[in-house]
Amino acid sequence: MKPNPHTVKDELLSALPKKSARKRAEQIVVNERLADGAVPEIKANVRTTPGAITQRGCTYAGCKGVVIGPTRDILSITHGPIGCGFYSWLTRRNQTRPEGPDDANYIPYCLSTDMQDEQIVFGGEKKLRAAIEEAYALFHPKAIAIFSTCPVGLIGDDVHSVARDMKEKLGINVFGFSCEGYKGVSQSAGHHIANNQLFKHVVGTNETPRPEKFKINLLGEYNIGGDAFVIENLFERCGITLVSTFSGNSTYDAFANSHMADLNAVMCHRSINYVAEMMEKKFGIPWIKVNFVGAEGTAKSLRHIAQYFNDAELTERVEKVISDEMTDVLKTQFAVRARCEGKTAMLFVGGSRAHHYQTLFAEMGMKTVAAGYEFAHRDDYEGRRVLPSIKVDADSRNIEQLDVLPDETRYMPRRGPDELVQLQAAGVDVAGYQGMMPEMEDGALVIDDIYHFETERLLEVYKPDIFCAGVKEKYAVQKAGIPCKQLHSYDYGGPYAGFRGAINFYNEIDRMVNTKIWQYVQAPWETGAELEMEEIAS
Ligand code: CFM
Repeated sequence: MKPNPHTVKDELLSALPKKSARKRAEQIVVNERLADGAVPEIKANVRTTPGAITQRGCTYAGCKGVVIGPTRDILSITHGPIGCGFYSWLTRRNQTRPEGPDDANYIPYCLSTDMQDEQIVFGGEKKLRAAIEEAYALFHPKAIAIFSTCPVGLIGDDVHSVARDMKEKLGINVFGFSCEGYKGVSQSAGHHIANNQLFKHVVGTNETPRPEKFKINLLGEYNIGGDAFVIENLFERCGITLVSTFSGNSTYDAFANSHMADLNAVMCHRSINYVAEMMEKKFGIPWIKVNFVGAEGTAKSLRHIAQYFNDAELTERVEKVISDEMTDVLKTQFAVRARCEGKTAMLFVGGSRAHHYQTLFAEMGMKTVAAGYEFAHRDDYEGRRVLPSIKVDADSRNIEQLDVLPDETRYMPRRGPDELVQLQAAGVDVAGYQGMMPEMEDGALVIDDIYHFETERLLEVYKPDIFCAGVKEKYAVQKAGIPCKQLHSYDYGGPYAGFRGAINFYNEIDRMVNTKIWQYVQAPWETGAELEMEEIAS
């Protein structure tokens, strides 16, 4: 029997103390359309209740790991205790492909100032300076980025003044990030901080003109498991020039030159919408939301880019690429649908994939019964139309909001107001994002920043055919006899983007939800094995 989502919600809340439950109730929402057709309001981007086991990461992770980390030739130095550096070292599967054997690739390295008690007491700026000089002498990079960990903010080291001095002394670009882990309620704050500094210190610093006709930036694509390679290949075949990607398979020079593009295509809205907005204001480059996860989304995104440039040849090439790819896609879709139709999925991950990957499941005939983001904001759930009604709390006010004005000499609106209206009428939603909830079924459960005990209860009550999350959840889920697909790292798999990626995903999920292995899984507490072990031990 189908569980009643309202009853499930009540049950989840009953485990909490009254006051916490009252607050938590606003983050667990049954997706039922209101009278005006809008989705209900959800609370998001707020502090996790102390004591709850959250999926979230820290602000440093969002800045260093997520946004800047995938760029191969910015040398990243973590200013802080060694653990912060070590645990952010190659843990995200962002891939990169240097153009030649002599091109810089610092991704395999982990640089840290290895802060000790002495620096905590007497300050760490001296050690940071020495680290930057040492790093420069070793690598001679084009740019060095300094990332602050929690103690840096607590003791008051000024990474920005060190960066300024070093920039002058070394003659390369050096910039710092005040991305202390505690700066925000999650890694989302780190995205914003990274966006701000990239925009202030890098974007627009390389004026090399780009002669190509159809120039875009791809924002919010991080090349996990090779996704960006698939998308780059599609663009190439379509004749679309990728000036820069923020930041999968990217380089410092591409960021610096990115203001030469005529369109920003935004894939992960949560992590990079700030750069898109600021580039629009300063340089006049419009942005559109795209989604290269799922075959349908890929086709639609390519078509929207073609519509934006409004060129018959480009449109023809795009249509050719889509039809060439769709034959194989449909063949696999047909095959897996026979085995997967009607099966159920749950997705609890990040700030965009919990939405994007629902489309892949839908293409397989599978249903998403519950989903939620770890750290997204209300606009990622309900759509950007709610932006004006989002209350800015003290935690968000903590993050710098840049006031960006049109550049005196370089502001050049790429499309006039009439053209933008026409695009909108043709279905290309300029500067819009509809969010996750409007695309979910009525009655689906939407949970923000899911707590671990809620995960376990959902598994028991709904018994979904597959649960998508990260490595922290994976083995707890599988011990409950349910396959878990990691949507952060792809479980060593991928790519999943584009048409090829969709085929990979269909085949993998088909295998995971149809294997018989899970019916043989019995947790030790179900078999009494735990007791036997205790007896043996005594
Ligand atoms: Fe954007 Fe990401 Fe995501 Fe994200 Fe992330 Fe990631 Fe993610 Mo892990 S930038 S919000 S902070 S799509 S690392 S590539 S998988 S939580 S859903």
